[in-house]
Amino acid sequence: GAPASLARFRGALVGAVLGDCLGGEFEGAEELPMERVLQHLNGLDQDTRGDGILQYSDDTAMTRCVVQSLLARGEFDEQDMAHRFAEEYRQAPGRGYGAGVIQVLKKLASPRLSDVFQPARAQFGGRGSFGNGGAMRAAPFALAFSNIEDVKRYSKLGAMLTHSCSLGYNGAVLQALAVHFSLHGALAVPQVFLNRLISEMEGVENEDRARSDARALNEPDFPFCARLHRVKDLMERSSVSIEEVISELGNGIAALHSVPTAIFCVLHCLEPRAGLPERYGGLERTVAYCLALGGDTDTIACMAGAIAGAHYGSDAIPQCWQRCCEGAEEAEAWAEHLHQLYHQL
Ligand code: 8NA
Ligand code: MG
Ligand code: MG
Repeated sequence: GAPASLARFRGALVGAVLGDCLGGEFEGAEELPMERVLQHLNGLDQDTRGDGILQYSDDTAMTRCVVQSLLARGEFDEQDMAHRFAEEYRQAPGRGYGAGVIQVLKKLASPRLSDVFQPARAQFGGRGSFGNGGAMRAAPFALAFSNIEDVKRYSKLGAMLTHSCSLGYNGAVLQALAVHFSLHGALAVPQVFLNRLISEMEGVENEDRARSDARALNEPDFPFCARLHRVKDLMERSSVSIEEVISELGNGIAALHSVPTAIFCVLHCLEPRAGLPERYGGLERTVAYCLALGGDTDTIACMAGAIAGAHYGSDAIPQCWQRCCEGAEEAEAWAEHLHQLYHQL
């Protein structure tokens, strides 16, 4: 594939932050007309204050912890990462965390805790969380590790600090893999990109835990692969409505109902689409489209923003969007450090 340039690293991290900040406006919304989304986004062009008016949420707060831990330790260190999650939550608890994960973050703050994966295992009567909180912060693993086996291993472990259900942590693996392939130019041929994701996920989901979790939740075996096949089917249709995307793929807080959705949004917006301004580039189309789905807009746009940003690179990011989003400027600096680490590991 194409070389993993610095512009792609910047695009991935800044894209994630923008998706989170811009999507926050509509989190939980139902039946959102595209006009309202475009009004919101066009309003940013007019803003000249540039004082970070749109705040980031848990998605970016936890992504920052992942980045800072990987950079500080130069490797994956579960103790250090867990400590940073707990400390971030203690300092800024109002960033919109999921109702369940708060319990984990409080337990991770205890100095007596020896197994940092234990609090996540105790969630939801021992079943663990299937939320998308592991996936929303998975992009940095693809930006720190060049080897695909490392990307899979560490994105899984990083997610398991809060999400012990396989439908939670495998969503994080899928998101990290999508950023990994996008970074290497694989989105140039969408079908090849999807086939690679499916073939990797067939290996990832081929474990007893994934089978028993899927059955307990009335999902088919290989649930993420099944959803990726649905993405393929939707791509082959001549036209797809927002309603169809929501009913086939979902727009909710479960990783299974949001990571494949984010991937679809990126693929669907590779080309100009009716209803989206002609002046929009692919990254802008992707973010606008994610927001128009409603539901967990900040997280779906954050994940799609990382994948799309890794494809289009930072030059595709509108300055006025970047100026309006808290943490976007800083994300560029982390991207440079991760780019260095990536070429070492
Ligand atoms: P989480 O681990 O608390 O999971 C999120 C929610 O999913 C839980 O609070 C439960 O309601 C449900 N859930 C997860 N696993 C199970 C299970 N095994 N059994 C029953 N219910 C379960 O939090 P997270 O870190 O995964 O966060 C996910 C999302 O919540 C993110 O999008 C984040 O931004 C946040 N959030 C979403 C909204 C929204 O309206 N979409 C609002 C506020 C916060
Ligand atoms: Mg959020
Ligand atoms: Mg969210």
